[in-house]
Amino acid sequence: MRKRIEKLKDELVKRGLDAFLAVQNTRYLAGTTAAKAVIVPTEGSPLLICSRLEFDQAKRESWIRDVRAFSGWKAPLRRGERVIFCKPWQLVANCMQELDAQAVGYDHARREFIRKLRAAYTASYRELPELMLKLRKIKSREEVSLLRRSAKIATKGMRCAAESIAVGRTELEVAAEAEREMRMAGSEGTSFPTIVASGRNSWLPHASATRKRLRRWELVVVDLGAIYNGYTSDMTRTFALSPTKKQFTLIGLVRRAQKAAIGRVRNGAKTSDVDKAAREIISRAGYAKFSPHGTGHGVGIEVHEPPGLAPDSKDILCEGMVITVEPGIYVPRLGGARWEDMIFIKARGTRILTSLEEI
Ligand SMILES: [Mn+2]
Repeated sequence: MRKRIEKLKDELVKRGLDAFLAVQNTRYLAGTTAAKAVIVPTEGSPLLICSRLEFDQAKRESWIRDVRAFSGWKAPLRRGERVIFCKPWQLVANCMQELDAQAVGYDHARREFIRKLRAAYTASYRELPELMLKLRKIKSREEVSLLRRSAKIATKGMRCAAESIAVGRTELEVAAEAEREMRMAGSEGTSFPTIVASGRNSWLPHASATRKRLRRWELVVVDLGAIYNGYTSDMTRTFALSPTKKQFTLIGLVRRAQKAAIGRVRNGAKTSDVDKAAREIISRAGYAKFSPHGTGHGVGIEVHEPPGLAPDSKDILCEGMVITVEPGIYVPRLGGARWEDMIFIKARGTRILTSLEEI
């Protein structure tokens, strides 16, 4: 985590900034969910800003020693509690003043917050959301091991979903079984509401799970993810209940498209080429118009983060990235199919994190 701070500081120097105010990337920088903000000065140690009720947690969990808490109202304090009675932006303003920061970058904050901050302490504030995302694209060894654990939990959830799928069960029941399995395996939660989309729901790429019962001749798309130590996972499989030949072919097609795309994933490859590999196979089979989304995305503390893998993507894949490859085809009345795995890009070669055996 100290390394992240060092990398961030390099970026600040490059951009002529005196400090960075992280409001969205607090866990990434501080290692706790208790921080409301983290201030990283170009010179010196970072500061953690939290509310009074998060003070103990921040102290316990974060590696940052300088923890400053705010409370909107005056109240008696316990011994050893360091709280400043003010609004959060006033505390941030005080810190900026202390640091004598003239040029401040921030990841993302409500406009109202920045307006109040500016009124409390005059400086040039620049919104730079891409700065942190750029750092987050490349994962450290520690992050990769957390993502691997998260992916392993998702794989367990998927295996459980596969076993739960049966004619007569509801989508929600299957989702609940899979989520329970992931919880028991150590997941903090799901990285998004679990998708179990059957029959007419399967051709809606972002359908969630409903009380609809599974029936024969339906495709069932299951898309799920776990969270482990703040790191998300993302995995999709498509199941079939006595499929028709056409439905069976559709599943085979997304799998072939995924395989072709994964074949292009390597250090130095263009993200658009990976997308193209999948899209070509889908187009050749005549399904181009049924494949409306990109072929994948980066995964980390957020389930969707850069780089994106789409026809218009400009990114180059690099060693240390973790991405998904997930072509999908959605044909009204026939069914939807999507196949998704998480892939870690090494200096040479790749490693599939979600599953080694076939599900
Ligand atoms: Mn995904």
